[in-house]
Amino acid sequence: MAAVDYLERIPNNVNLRENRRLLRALEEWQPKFLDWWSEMGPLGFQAKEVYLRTAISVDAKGWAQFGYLRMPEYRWGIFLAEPEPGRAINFGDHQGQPAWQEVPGEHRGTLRRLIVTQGDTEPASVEQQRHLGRTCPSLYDLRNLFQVNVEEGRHLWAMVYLLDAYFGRDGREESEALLQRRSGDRDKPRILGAFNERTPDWLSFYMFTYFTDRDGKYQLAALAESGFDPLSRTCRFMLTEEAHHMFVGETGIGRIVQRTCELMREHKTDDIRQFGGIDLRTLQRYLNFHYSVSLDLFGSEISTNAANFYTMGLKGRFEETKKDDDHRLKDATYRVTALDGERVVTREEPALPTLNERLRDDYIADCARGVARWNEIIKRHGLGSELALPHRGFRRAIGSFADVRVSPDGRVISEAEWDARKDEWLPTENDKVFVQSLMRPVVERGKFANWIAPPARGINGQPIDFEYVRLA
Ligand code: BYC
Ligand code: FE
Ligand code: FE
Repeated sequence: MAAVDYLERIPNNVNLRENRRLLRALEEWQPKFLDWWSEMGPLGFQAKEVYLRTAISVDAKGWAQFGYLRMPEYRWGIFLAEPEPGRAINFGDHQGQPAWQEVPGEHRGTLRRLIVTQGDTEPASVEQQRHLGRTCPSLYDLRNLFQVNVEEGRHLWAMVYLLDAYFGRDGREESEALLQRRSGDRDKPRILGAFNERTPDWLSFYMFTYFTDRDGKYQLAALAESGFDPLSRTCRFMLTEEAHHMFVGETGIGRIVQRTCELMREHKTDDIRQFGGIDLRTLQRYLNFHYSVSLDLFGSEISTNAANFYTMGLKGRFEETKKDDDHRLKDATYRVTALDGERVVTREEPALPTLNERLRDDYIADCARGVARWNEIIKRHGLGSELALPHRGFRRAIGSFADVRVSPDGRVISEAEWDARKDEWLPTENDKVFVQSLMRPVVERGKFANWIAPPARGINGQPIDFEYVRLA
């Protein structure tokens, strides 16, 4: 391969030019990343020009640039939010000490594991979405898929930067391992459950970007409070991009709901499958699945890991510095939802081990806001039914609810009742086959698949019928 100017190719605000050792590590890693991208990234379309946003600085006003490029030529860069002069560790045992600019030796292993866990999700999601391009509902949506994909790739770079710059040899080994695990692989799976599930259709994609990318928002926000300053600054900038991923999810589901309502009104029936729409019950079942899988990503309600992350100053609460308490929480308590035999109860627990649950509470409240907006769409059409979040104990695989069966309305139920009713609550084979049958590509400018309404507006002020991907 001809000499590549990596300084040119890796836009950054971390002074890569001055840091030869890091530059060399990244130069070695980059071709492996590109191999991974071609093997596991979006299938097809790699030679097509896509109208993409690229991060070019951390300036709030002009951080991104839009233009056509081929995905393998995307300039995956490294950006940290501007340093806050005099920033301190704001919680835990080290509270009040200056934020760490280097890895604190005593917390090295724990910190590395947190960064690896975060990093692992980013390529995993690209792998999960690999096949979606060929069934896109429009060029607009196709472009949004690829935007999310290249940015998740950049989020991997963001974590690899931390590993390579601050963790020496083990860091470089972890960077390689991040390219070796595979979503859903029996022998080398991704670390967290949700990232080994399949994303086989666009309904799943929008649910994923609504619910699972939103876990990303809350985890990144908690890591943005970290006393390890480079992690904090990296995560703060990642959150800027994350907003678009959740926008894709929220508006994607909103547009499906819109189209569903139009078809229900037009044909005066709930049963709109025959007219090529996705009925609200099917939407609800997909929602139930993706929400419950994403709730698991917060870990157990009671977790000594979570307590340690906090006490060590590595991972804070959502909006830690806006909270008005002692930021140590040794004597505080927090109310968690738990099981008392067969009953769901709430109980007061020592605060530190409940930090996963507290973050999950913040997440649940945020999820509910989008569901309320979808229900507004249904209401505007004068229709009675509503979408709802199932109970937090529904279909959980992690935490205290993992051992029981809980109905969407929050009752602990028998295995027999679960078996009898699970097809009302979770996507069935029939649902999956039906949704798959709708996945026919629509690639004409300004045209949209029948099961989804067009968006309210285009990307970056462009019209809806803009040529977001040049297929010719
Ligand atoms: N699946 O003490 P516990 C994103 C393990 S998404 C499988 O409760 P802890 C994105 C756990 O590792 C954000 N295993 O867990 C979104 C532990 O194992 P060990 C990703 C799980 O440590 C869309 C054991 O069970 N970022 O960015 O308190 C597209 C005991 O559990 C799961 C992060 O997650 C699971 N769901 O909490 C692209 C932030 N849950 O220690 C990107 C970094 C738990 O016994 N990670 N386990 O071997 C963390 O903060 C924590 O690791 C977790 C788990 C909150 C995930
Ligand atoms: Fe991400
Ligand atoms: Fe994301």
